[in-house]
Amino acid sequence: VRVVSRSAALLIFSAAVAVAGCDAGATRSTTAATAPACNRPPTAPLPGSREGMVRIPGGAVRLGSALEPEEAPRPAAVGAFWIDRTEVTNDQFAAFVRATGYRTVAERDRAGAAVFAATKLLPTAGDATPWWRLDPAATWRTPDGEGSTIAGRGAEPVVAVAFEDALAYARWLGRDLPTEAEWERAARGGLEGAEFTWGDDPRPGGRPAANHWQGVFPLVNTGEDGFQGRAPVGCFAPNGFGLYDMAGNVWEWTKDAWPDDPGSRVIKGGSWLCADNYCRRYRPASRQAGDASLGTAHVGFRTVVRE
Ligand SMILES: [Ca+2]
Repeated sequence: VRVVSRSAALLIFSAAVAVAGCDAGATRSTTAATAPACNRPPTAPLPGSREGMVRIPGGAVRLGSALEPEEAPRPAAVGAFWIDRTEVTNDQFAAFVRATGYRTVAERDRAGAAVFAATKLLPTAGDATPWWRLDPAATWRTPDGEGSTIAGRGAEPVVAVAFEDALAYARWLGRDLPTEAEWERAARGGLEGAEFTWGDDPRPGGRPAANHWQGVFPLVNTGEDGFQGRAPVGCFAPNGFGLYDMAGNVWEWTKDAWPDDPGSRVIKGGSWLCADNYCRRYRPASRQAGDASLGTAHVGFRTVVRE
């Protein structure tokens, strides 16, 4: 999802407050009975360590699908590599910041980040994504903007990080960010050609298998999967390689530039905002352009080490 200019964003913000009167933020569903049990989050990483990572065998990969024009099938090959079992968490990113004093792009000169605001505004010809606004107060510590916090949310994926922030974290650990081919190879979990990371049934067992949006986006968020926003990492069943949240929760940065747009990088996996009526991008073949210089409330990352 591309974000509009800052002045336009402020106008949208004003309108959004007038209409909705609140920021949806990322709150856990009140229907706690439906929330799945979550696995223990990963521990703070150590530079040079492969703790919390899974080895992915190398080989030929068939990327993409026939479902959307931008994800047309294409062959690729990857070498063996290791990848984080989960998205990088707030607690893990905090350990990096404590050790290095790193300041993210959003924190420099109050650049801010893009936050999601559930409103009743529908797309118009002039603005395809009226539910996003740029908040100068939004950072990885306040990922949903002014007044939000990550207190008590250490196990949720870090967001509001620009591409270079994600790369800085990876480099600190002696790692890298995945290429799109590596990411998709890992996400498929050995199920080559399947629509989803778990197979072809969109609702195995009659339930959502990932943290995506149930209901009519952006008006109704039923939280059937147990979450209204970001979930702690590892709350849904892992894929065939033992990797969590390769579908949904938050989009993830890859190293690959978006075709013909060197200012953007390919993001993968979809997020809690992906609804069947709107984007349905919680599939391994899905890809989207992410403005590399901008953090948003629905894009995080995980790291790799190549053999
Ligand atoms: Ca994800």
